[in-house]
Amino acid sequence: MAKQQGIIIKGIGGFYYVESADTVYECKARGVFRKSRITPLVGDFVTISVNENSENTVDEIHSRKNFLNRPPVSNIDNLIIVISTTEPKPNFLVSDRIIANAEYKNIEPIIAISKGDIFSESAVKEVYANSGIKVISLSENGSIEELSSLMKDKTTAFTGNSGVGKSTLLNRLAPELNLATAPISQKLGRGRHTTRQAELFKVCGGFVVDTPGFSSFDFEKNEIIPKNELAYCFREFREYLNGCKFSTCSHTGDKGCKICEAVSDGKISKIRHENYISLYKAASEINEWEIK
Ligand SMILES: Nc1nc2c(ncn2[C@@H]2O[C@H](COP(=O)(O)OP(=O)(O)OP(=O)(O)O)[C@@H](O)[C@H]2O)c(=O)[nH]1
Ligand SMILES: [Mg+2]
Ligand SMILES: [Zn+2]
Repeated sequence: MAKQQGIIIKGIGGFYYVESADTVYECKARGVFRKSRITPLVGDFVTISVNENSENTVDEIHSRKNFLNRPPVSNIDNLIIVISTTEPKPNFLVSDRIIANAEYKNIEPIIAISKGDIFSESAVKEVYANSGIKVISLSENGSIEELSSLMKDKTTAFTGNSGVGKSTLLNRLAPELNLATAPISQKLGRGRHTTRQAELFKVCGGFVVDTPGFSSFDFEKNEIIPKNELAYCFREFREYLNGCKFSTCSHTGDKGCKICEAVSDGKISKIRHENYISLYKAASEINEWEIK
């Protein structure tokens, strides 16, 4: 039996695939993780035991820099949120929830707009123009090179609705991956979950994780950001936060709120602010102790 260090690149049906010194080992997680309710995640740095005659095991998960429940990945630097102009249409409440969660976990959110060749990108661009978040139009020249340079030496995960074109984009960034992609269903107007599980690849001088898209994105209690920390997760709000009349301002319509004023003045997107209010309300309906 030999102990080795590696990184989890994929998990399927209770098996974890761990890359260590250019070899991929199929491993089972030790029972201790199940007992302590820790699920190994793609992106985890782990110690494994490689056994000649029996199963290899994941023995230890090294401490995580951060992790996400959806997509289930760890140790992420960048989260690329792919938003398609159409088929599927953008859902800004969903994208703002994902972005806020990334900010909360110290992950850099980046927006990539797909399908600009078939429908106008202006609605998406408008929402994020003053957000302080990098927005990359995939239909523009140089976009692939720009994205690729942001991924160098980093771990980047891709997320977005099923069918937005995450795998298509990854194939453009790294054609050797040759990931499966599929047209969205004409009848349902949504993707078919072509990508089935999160998988980590070494490309663009870093690691990338392709993930299955979602078709609905329900609130999970452990994904709710405490309401008093939420405003910081909308980065364009930060410069106004100390200016509100009341230090207890919820920024949802309170008297003398500088954020509401910035929305009226067109300095902050109305849609972003409405989504902030929705997330704030959801966080208000939950007890602090329920938030992990
Ligand atoms: N016209 C156009 N089609 C695109 C673009 N990006 C992706 N598509 C198409 O959209 C469909 C879905 O793309 P995928 O890459 O499979 O989408 P995905 O986000 O990986 O989907 P899941 O794996 O199900 O989460 C495919 O038919 C792609 O060819 C784009 O920028 N323009
Ligand atoms: Mg895919
Ligand atoms: Zn305020």
